[in-house]
Amino acid sequence: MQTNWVPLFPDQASTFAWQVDLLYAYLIIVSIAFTIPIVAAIFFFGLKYREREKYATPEEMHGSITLETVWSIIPFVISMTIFLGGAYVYYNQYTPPKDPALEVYVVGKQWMWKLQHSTGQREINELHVPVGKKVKLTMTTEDVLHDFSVPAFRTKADVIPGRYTYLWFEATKPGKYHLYCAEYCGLNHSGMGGWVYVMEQRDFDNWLSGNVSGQTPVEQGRDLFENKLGCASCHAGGPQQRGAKLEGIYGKEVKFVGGGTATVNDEYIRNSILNPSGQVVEGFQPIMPTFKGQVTEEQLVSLVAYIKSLSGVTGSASSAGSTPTASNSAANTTTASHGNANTQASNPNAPAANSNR
Ligand code: HEC
Ligand SMILES: [Cu+2]
Repeated sequence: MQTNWVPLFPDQASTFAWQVDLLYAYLIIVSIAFTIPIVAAIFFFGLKYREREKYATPEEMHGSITLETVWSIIPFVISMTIFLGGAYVYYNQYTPPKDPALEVYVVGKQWMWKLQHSTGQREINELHVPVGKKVKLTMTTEDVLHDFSVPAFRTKADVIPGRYTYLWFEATKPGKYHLYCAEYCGLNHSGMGGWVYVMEQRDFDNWLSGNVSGQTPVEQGRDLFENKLGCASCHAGGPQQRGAKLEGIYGKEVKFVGGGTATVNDEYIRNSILNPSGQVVEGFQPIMPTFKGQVTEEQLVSLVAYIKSLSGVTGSASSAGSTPTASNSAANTTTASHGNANTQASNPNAPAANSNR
């Protein structure tokens, strides 16, 4: 529906686009189909039943079963089609695929998007992806709320301090599409945008190989873990290990001292690093220091990627799509309550602590 002079609709460039547009068109049609007869009826009855003689007594009306049935059933069917259509589109969009072809980590900050491919390439305000492949984004922010939005893909998601949110899409048409921040985030919010470049696989491979990849997030995470942050001094494995075992924990359930459980997912790992005493794993002492304020969101993303890799998870089999259990949501609450503290800890003007920028 892209015309030359009024770009009412952006390009349709993802597998979601037609679904969202169809649902939208349906809502418009239903609204028009009700508005026109109702307005017409107002005028028609206004004329037909206007006051002709003073204080006339109107004729009494008695109920009509047929009429009442019809005006209950038709709106019921219409609202159910809206609900089912909406639920289908929503579910499809917000359940990330288990086997994405490409994974990208996104950190928003005032006022830019920092992206990193799981193969290590970094981008700022630009995202290169291959056409016809499922791409999954794992997103968080260093400061305030942002919202990652690509209108041509008909998809967007809030990026929230202190937790991970996920977005996925499959682009259907090579091209260059606008990327926006769709949540007011301060002075230069309107400038916090960029472009998504959708390329043929061959061009994408060229692009990838033409860019210095540096360390992958997993390698960065290992480096932080073993050298820079000294996690390995407690978590190195072996009999003298003082920290909990990190191999193979991803997706498993952990028990805490004093009761309670959680399923190990990205959020849980992040939480364990920032707020270790909040949930102490059964059988251990609360000796792990907090790393709050010492690691950036980008470093956290790498640490999470590394710890996931210890379970043989290459970042893809995320728990995002899994239904939250009671214990899981308890873990999320903890994260949320520490999100603000974390926001203050990070300074948007501080240079990124990653060496390979
Ligand atoms: C002083 C020793 C020590 C250091 C240093 C340390 N940890 Fe821990 N860690 C522990 C202990 C003990 C536990 C188990 C008790 C708890 O949950 O607090 C633990 C638990 C964890 C867990 C949760 C494991 C589970 O099974 O649920 C993760 C994840 C973790 N640590 C990651 C890290 C990372 C990443 C670092 C470095 C940034 C680090 N730790 C540094 C001692 C340490
Ligand atoms: Cu923003």
